Amino acid sequence: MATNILSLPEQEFMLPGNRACAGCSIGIIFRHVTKALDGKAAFVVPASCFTVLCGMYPSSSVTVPIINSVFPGTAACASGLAASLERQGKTDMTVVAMAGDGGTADIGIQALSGAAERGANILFICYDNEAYMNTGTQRSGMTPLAARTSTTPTLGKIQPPKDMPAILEAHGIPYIATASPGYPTDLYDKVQKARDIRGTRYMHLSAPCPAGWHYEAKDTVAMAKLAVETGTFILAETVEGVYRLTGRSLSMAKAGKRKPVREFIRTQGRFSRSSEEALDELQQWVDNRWEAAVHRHETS
Ligand SMILES: Cc1ncc(C[n+]2csc(CCOP(=O)(O)OP(=O)(O)O)c2C)c(N)n1
Ligand code: SF4
Ligand SMILES: [Mg+2]
Repeated sequence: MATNILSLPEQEFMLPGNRACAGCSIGIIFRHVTKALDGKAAFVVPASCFTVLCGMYPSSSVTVPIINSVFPGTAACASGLAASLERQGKTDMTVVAMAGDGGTADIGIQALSGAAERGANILFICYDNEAYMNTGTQRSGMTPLAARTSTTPTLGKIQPPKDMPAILEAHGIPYIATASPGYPTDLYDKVQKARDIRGTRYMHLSAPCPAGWHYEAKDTVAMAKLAVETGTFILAETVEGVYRLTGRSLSMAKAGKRKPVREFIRTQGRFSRSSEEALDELQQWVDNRWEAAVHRHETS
């Protein structure tokens, strides 16, 4: 049965107070990932906003073990940790590699591809805040069309983002899911599902960022929901190659209803100077992806 907000465990693995910005979605993500794993997890984390949230030794804002890896080597480090724990018979621990979009889709992609090809027994989570936030909002391979960053300062980005779940699917891994902090119980259930599967599992999470997207800190959950309700971020699962829409995306597909993308980006400063043509192009890109996802769901 699907988890509801009242049946979530109360135990927290994140301590009060951390160094992330107010309103950062990574805290919501980390809390639900660790609750789903009942704290029986070891994390491997490259340089990113998430390392900042965790804190610097000897002080920490989390109560699970964290290894800080080199930026390109997250999945390799996690593979080694998983092999070591298995050798010691510690099979109740989930090894979670958790990286930002830069650390997943760009700088970390070769180690992730290698781990997926070997079938390393790890859960790789990309929290996608759509730029290199920790170093000042440079564009990444996941930055959306038309979004302004410190390295796309005038027109905004002119290329669409990579399709990371599709790239991982091409590796033939057993479990791929997308999830959002706007729908934390769906996120929680997917992490539990991933926990119980052996091999390389990949989750791609929407991670709204008030500092880099330029919206008010109080709006993070609303922003996460709008990303889904406009079809900009699609909730789905691919289990053993079978693709399904899930949660809110599934109910939207059934109802045939979707909000315009401009409702999602209206209050985000990163789009405030984008041209109407660029925003139309973004809407078209979202429409194409959404229609392809619905078609795939209906025919697979
Ligand atoms: C090999 C290497 N290149 C660059 C850096 C500098 N660096 C540290 S954090 C970071 C940005 C990380 O972006 P992302 O992975 O998207 O995580 P976010 O900061 O957005 O959470 C960069 C470029 C580094 N530490 N190591
Ligand atoms: S820059 Fe964005 S992702 Fe990084 S800590 Fe601040 S709100 Fe979170
Ligand atoms: Mg990022």
